[in-house]
Amino acid sequence: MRVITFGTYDVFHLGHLRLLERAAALGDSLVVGVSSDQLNYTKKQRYPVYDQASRMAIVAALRCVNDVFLEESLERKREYILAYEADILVMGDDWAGRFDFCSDICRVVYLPRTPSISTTQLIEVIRGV
Ligand code: C2G
Repeated sequence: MRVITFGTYDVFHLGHLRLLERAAALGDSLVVGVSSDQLNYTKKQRYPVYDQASRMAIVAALRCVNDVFLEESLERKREYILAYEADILVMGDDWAGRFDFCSDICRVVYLPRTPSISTTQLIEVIRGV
């Protein structure tokens, strides 16, 4: 079974790692779509702290990850799932229900987020807020 998941993974933290480890455990291999800098700007009106090449390099180096690619549009989920022949789409439950439209081509699973950690919160701590 091949698992696919998507995310920005900016200022990589334990919540990201736990999500990827749990996603990988659902199948035999894990492919990760790392959101592009431009996609993030469109979504959040700011660029990530780490650029896409750095974020992809970090995620690609993880033991639980087999392959990474650049996710350039949220709307292309189906295309990516088919291209990578994924059997299971995994997302954190902050996205619950949002990708159910893919459930005709793969299983869609939403995993609980790790509590009390987020990139936004880390940026605030670093800023000294
Ligand atoms: N995550 C988690 N626990 C946290 C923080 C994040 O389980 N405390 C999970 C998210 O639910 C997501 C993954 O880690 O599944 C990556 O999180 P983000 O980098 O915040 O991803 P996001 O910006 O939501 O991008 O196509 C979808 C988007 O690209 C997802």
